[in-house]
Amino acid sequence: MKNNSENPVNAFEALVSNAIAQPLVEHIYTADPAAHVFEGKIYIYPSHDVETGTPENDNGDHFDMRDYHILSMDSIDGEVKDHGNALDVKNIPWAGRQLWDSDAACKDGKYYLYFPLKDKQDIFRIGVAVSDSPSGPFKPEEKPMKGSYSIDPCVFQDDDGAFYMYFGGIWGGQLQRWRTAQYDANGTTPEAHEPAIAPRVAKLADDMLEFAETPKELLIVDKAGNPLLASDEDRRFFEASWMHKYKGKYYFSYSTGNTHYLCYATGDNPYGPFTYEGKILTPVIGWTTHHSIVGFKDKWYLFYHDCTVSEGKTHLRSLKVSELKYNEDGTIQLIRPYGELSPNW
Ligand code: FUB
Repeated sequence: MKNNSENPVNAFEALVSNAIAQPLVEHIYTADPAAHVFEGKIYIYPSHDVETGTPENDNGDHFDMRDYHILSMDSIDGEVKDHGNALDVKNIPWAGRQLWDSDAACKDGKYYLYFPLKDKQDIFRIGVAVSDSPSGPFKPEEKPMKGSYSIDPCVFQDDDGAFYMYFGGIWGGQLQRWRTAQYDANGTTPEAHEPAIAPRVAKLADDMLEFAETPKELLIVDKAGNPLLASDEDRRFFEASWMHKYKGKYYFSYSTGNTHYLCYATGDNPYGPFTYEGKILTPVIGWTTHHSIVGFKDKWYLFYHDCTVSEGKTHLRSLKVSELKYNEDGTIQLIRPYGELSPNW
């Protein structure tokens, strides 16, 4: 990433002092927030970042997380409660390594935590764990969900009660290994002129523990209806799927990864196609960018993370929240996390 000043230390301090939001907690590192309103409160399902000494590489091995802590808040400015260890990699029977971005859903009084984890063959799969409480503890199923792969599950409940999972992430998230029905350990991303790799969507079964269908590709197109290309790195999908609905429209949002934006595309149904609309958040301090969008008490909020507390260590992140505003026409107003100093690299 480029610095926005000659002196990187001064640039960092200037960004931190101009930040529009402060970290939600500092006693642990937290990232990849999935926020939901359950039982009248905001529950946040974050990744729990830790320093394990695993060397950094392009596969993201240094994101070596081993458990989940769930946070809750009665009000957006209120105290943030840490509910402690809700699920530990030690208790997941099929575990290899790396608990990445999770999400949660509630059906018929039971809570379901969906999480990506590498299996014993080092292939990312998606697992489910169940609890009677939104804060856990969660009991994992014996095996990952059948037919699951890659990372960053987001579970969305539509107005008719059906649940859909959106997932996938390229590079370290391994989605490029699943470009055909057959797993290819040497799978690569498309050529620049080819359509970008698409995120996946699948309806969940009634028991919430499996897919009800084979995951499908979620097409993201430009205003002319053409699929975004692999070379279009400021707009194409990388990871961090999120789905929400606003005034009857479906909003699919995601990270562009190596260009560090959060973007969104809108559609008329849960399967798309989705038309690219614009950016939600300019780059944060750190490499990754990840989010959720939730409505609470007549306002909308963007939960995200940055690396201000760890002074730029990409795998040690901290959660933040800022109000998200819509324009009259339903477009989302761009958020600049460090005000006018926010970089646009
Ligand atoms: O936290 C590990 C990975 O970093 C997540 O799965 C990605 O979305 C990125 O935030």
